[in-house]
Amino acid sequence: MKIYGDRKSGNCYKVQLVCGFLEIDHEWIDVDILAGDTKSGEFLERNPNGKIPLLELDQGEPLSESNAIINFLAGGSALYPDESLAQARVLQWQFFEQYSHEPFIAVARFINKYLGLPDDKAEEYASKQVGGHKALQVMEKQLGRTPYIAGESFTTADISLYAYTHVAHEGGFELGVYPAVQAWLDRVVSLPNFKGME
Ligand SMILES: N[C@@H](CCC(=O)N[C@@H](CS)C(=O)NCC(=O)O)C(=O)O
Repeated sequence: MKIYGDRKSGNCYKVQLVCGFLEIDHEWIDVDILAGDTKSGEFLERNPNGKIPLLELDQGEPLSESNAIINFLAGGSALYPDESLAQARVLQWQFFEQYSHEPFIAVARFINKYLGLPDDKAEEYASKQVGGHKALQVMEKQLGRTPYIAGESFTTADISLYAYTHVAHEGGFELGVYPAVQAWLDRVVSLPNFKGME
């Protein structure tokens, strides 16, 4: 299988993490977001939404959306439970990640780290801080109760949230006030087959 991705992207890093944890063989194809590769005609043929990560199965069949990709790759393993309530809890946190976490923390990081916090983005950047801290407070509460975000075991929900939380400081979010989140980040790093973001 082929994975189209940009190593700067936390959404793509989720896929790299799952491939690492589960030792999944794949071909990685570098796509440069900042150079506009996701908007080329060739890429839009593969994903009309013009976004990475994109998984292409051996028969050429594409699958987009990071959380759909990682759940597909982790299907049948302990990372993605079969039991319906446990699976719904994983999805609950992945929907939270996409709606209440990534749009704030990942976007603030992008504006700061990759755009260099230009003046015309200062207001947007400041507005992202409020939503980002709200998401971190929700995580802090949950991780004060359970070792992993969806309960007692490590799942793809942790991978979804780890991807941008561990680089949240690059978007201006200091994690010192979130001790349970910090302890969880350390727990994830210590798991066998963990690979850092390149
Ligand atoms: N909901 C999507 C978001 C994907 C996304 O926003 N990808 C960014 C990189 S992190 C991208 O491809 N940006 C390029 C663009 O929008 O042109 C997912 O989780 O996969």
